[in-house]
Amino acid sequence: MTAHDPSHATTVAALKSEVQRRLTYTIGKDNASASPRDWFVATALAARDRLVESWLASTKRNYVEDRRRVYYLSLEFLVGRILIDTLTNLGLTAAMRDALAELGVDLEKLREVEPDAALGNGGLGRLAACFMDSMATLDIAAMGYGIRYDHGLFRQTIKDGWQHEYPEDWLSFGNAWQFPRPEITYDVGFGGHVESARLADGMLAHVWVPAETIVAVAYDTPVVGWRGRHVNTLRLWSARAPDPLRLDAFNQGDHVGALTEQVRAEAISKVLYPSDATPAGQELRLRQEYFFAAASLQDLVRRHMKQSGDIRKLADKVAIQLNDTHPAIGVAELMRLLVDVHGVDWTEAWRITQATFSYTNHTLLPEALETWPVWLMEKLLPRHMQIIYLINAMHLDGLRAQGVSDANVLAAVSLIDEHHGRAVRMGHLAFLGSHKVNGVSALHSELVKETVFRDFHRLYPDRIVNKTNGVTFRRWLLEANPALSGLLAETIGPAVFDDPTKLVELERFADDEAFQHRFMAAKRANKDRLAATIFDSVAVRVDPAALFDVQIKRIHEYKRQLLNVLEAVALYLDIVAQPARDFPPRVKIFAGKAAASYHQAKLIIKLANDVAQVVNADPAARGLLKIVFLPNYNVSLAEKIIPAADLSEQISTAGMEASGTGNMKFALNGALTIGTLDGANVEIRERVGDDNIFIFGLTAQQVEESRARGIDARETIATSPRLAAALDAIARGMFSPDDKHRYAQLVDTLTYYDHFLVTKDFDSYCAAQRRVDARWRDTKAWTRAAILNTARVAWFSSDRTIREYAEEIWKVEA
Ligand code: B1H
Repeated sequence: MTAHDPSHATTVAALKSEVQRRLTYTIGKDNASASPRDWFVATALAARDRLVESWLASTKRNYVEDRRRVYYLSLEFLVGRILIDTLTNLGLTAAMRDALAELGVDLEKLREVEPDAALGNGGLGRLAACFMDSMATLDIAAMGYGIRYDHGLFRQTIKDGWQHEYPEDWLSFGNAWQFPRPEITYDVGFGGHVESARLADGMLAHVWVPAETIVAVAYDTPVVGWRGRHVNTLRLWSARAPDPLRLDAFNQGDHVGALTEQVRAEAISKVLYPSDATPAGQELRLRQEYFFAAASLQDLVRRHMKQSGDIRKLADKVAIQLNDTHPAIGVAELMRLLVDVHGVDWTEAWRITQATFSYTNHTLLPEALETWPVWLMEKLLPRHMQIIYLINAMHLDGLRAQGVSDANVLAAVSLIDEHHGRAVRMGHLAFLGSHKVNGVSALHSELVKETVFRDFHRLYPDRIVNKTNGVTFRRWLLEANPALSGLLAETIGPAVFDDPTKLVELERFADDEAFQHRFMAAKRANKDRLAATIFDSVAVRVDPAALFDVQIKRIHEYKRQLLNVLEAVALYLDIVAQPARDFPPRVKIFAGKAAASYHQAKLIIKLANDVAQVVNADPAARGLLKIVFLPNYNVSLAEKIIPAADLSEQISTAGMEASGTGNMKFALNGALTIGTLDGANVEIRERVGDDNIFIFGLTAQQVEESRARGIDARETIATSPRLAAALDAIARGMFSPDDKHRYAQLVDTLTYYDHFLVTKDFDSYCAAQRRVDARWRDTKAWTRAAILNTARVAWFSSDRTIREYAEEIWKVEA
């Protein structure tokens, strides 16, 4: 639609009056006194109004056609901002921009007013959001279930280089996108005891009598697919106490005591656990997990019963995806509902459960495999503990009947870990309760078979499959990078946004000088914008002509931000030592949050900031290297950084990053990857080609062998003078003159116990960086490789991923 299109003019006029109406009648303000936030809410509501009819129609069609439904259970949905996403999917961005302009309002400014819905930590949560987008786009009757945290992931500030955490408050001005459903509530029990009675047929019936009840209240957010054709629902649960207060206590003057039960109940949906890749292991977390799994199962069973009336047909009509083990207690809960509440016999209930559930594993880190102490389960969920014991007994008996007698194998596949004070292994429960288990990249899925589920894989060789992650191109290309999107639409046609496989048509232009020029001009515009953002955020001036070298992700030792910082130090020392040599100017950009309790990760943030301060201020660095750490990394900051990146750092210790999804977003936006053969990097290399990616370092296999030989790094350091010099500079306090010993222990750990093999990969990483430099100097060659990255990564669309889930796991049509 163009600005001169008569239908455009009609849409603009209509939107203008819709926004105006919302401002007047919902916000209750006139134009003169409306703040940008008021305009944002009015605009969001007007946009929302535009999708409600399609939403109701989708919901109705799912019901009338009795479609098979997919339920995506996830403790995290890292959605980010919604306004531009909604407008883009509805094809209304240009019209809304013009409508607002007529009202004297700038859409770009409103975009910045919206708080991020940050109900997730990192990749796992963002994946869930990309999947919601793709399921709506592919017209799958899907619903996401999660928790409506009052406070999403903490807000990060950097003071004197240290991370500080503050509560995030996305709901403080309301939430324009959500529809509260106070009438949709479920009771969720905790504690108490189990009563058993013998039935007439001699069977035992069990009834759980919880000691405590929490009410789950639904809040719905519509999720609109591409071109607004299908709209699904994200249903998030908020916890509430059954009674608003204890009146007896209040009347006796105990005004605080009157509210304690409410506070305890509502704590469940108060805050997102800020750990990434390591579970919190606290009672409140287990309460969160059961709370949302139980509410979601009651809701979907109720819907199923209303529709079909036959609980035995559940698996014919319903597929439930467990996003990691966080909702795995749902396996025991569904068994309880089937057996205790609906009277289905055990064997049949187990068949239904397995046919309904499937489970995605997102990490191999041993510390990340969730277990819950048996005593805690018995206290909080006594009936579920009984059910888990029974599942386990049948599982182990079945194996013995098949001739498995090795006690070690039986202990290894038991649901109960007997070694660490008796704990329930949630991964095993999820595996057994599912008909399919998947990893998130080809390499990761193979490692799942060889490591965490090695014994299970032998016993159930068809269960583990691979579903390589993907990202939604609507958000990560079309919305985040209008400059490149516009160029793509002009060059290969706008249909590329309906069918990303058309991106390959770009290959023809990879050597076309005019196109190269425009491709780089788009990148440059994005870099100019990011340079301004950097200045506003950390007051560092960077040259947009320099190579923008970016590592943005959670701070974690296995992701090896430390390797990047060490290389920066070595480069800095080289620049200073060789004043006559011309190094290509680089800006190293870091961003990411560390879990509040993860001291080593927080120290790495401090180191990056300390090094940045010294390097940026040193005239001897000649401006050839600048380092910035941007605070409060989140989805909307990623949307600004990724389109402006030249180089994407994906440098985890091989075998440790399950997939990565940032890697896909960067390549799509024409950044070249420097990376290890880890996670989805392997598949990115296969697609973009060896010449268009910089691979270095040990393979997963070599990492294993290396660790087996020992991880004392003294020998390695002795053979690498640049590494030794960089470590020495850090250890001696070159970057911490105020506290010379700040990094002594960090350097010591690297030297004597380098678990993540930072030192082993250092030289090969530096060599890869020099290959990057050489390519960067050859602008044509660099641009060609950048174009080929964009052209060849269509496969990493989450639409492709979801099609695979739909076909192989959920058995629904996409
Ligand atoms: C991933 C997590 C995770 N893997 C525990 N595991 C959490 C584990 O709060 N917790 O307890 C939270 C998150 N997240 C990531 O998933 C992987 O590290 C990435 O490699 C992967 O791309 C992403 C999506 O599959």
